[in-house]
Amino acid sequence: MALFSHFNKSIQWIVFQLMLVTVFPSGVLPMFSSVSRQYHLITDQKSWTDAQTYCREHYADLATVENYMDLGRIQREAQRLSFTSEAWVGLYNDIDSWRCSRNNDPLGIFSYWDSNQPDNLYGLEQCVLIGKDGKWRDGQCSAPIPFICYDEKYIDQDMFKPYSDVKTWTNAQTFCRQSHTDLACPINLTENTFVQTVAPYGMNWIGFFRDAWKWSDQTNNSAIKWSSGNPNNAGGKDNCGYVVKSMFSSSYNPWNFFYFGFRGTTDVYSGGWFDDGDCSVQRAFFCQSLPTPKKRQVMRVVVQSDQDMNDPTVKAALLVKIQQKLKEQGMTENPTLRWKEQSDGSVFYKQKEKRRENMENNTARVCEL
Ligand SMILES: *[C@@H]1O[C@H](CO)[C@@H](O)[C@H](O)[C@H]1NC(C)=O
Ligand SMILES: *[C@@H]1O[C@H](CO)[C@@H](O)[C@H](O)[C@H]1NC(C)=O
Ligand SMILES: *[C@@H]1O[C@H](CO)[C@@H](O)[C@H](O)[C@H]1NC(C)=O
Ligand SMILES: [Ca+2]
Ligand SMILES: [Ca+2]
Repeated sequence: MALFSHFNKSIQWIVFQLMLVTVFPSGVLPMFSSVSRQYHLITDQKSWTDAQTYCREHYADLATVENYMDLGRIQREAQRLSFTSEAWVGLYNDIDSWRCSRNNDPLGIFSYWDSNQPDNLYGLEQCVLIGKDGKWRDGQCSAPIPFICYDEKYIDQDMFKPYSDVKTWTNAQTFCRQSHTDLACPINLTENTFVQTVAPYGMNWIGFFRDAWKWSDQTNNSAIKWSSGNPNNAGGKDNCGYVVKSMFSSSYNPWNFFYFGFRGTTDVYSGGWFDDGDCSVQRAFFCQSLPTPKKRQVMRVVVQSDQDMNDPTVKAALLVKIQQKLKEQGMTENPTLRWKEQSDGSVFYKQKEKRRENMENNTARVCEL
């Protein structure tokens, strides 16, 4: 810009203020309990994992759909693309999260699963049983079953205390923590054999358990609105969640949504939302992006020029130039720039002669545009 690269004898000092509105990249977003997610339906079919990779590359993550506001937005996005099929969202069953009740230590290199176990039968099994044969199986934590505690005051086989009265896994854990140290977690074959030896019955709770369904973006367990009877692991390895197509076949009425969905009192769409499916199946999918909080920053700039800086054309041209400069300097966010007007409507004012030096000293950076 000739304006700024030429410094002639009749230089004026002009000060103006520039309002710089910049935004954070999504990676540093603070988490909000209530966010307005924006959904993006990708109709290219992908496995759940590939869909997750795609969403994390192009948006923020696979979609989390928690409430009726989310439902309305996801229905609207489907309607925009006339989509009426099934699509992955960010739901997954965390089947590899086995860990020990005591200290939450993850399952180490030693495990002693029976063949075809863990199988998460009917999608309900998140706690570990040991059999009289010493083999492990996953079972429903809510089932009342005998259990084996661990007591750190003893050694060898005496560390493991069997109880033949039946309790749910959680009640057994509470009991073992009160009466001994915790539930038993055999960590090598020797210990496993000790536990096997003391095991009173065919099946007994031990201390291993795992998490179940989670959102890809780590949204904390809100109540997941499964469709009736789901998740049921009907296919035997259904560890990923998708939105059912009936969600899109009912016609979306934004007016109804405003009245009922917003208040959350009446289901706009009354069916279930999700089903569990085999993660390797290719489906369309919903990505989400999150709103970016704006950060406003005011920049004070001194310009050397002999032109009328309050000329709208000059002001606009300078704004474009500054935007380019910020990009060159590596600003990846796309900031919105605008002038901050003085009360008289002008942006620039001519610097008084006597303040010139002062101003010169205070200008931290000289930037040639
Ligand atoms: C099994 O683990 C216990 C506890 O860490 C240890 O004392 C024992 O030596 C281990 N036994 C074998 C055979 O690794
Ligand atoms: C989820 O909940 C835990 C415990 O309540 C909390 O520490 C964590 O920050 C929460 N995570 C998110 C993403 O809200
Ligand atoms: C500006 O800086 C120069 C050199 O450091 C110094 O001599 C001069 O006194 C400063 N002027 C003001 C007004 O501070
Ligand atoms: Ca099982
Ligand atoms: Ca199912």
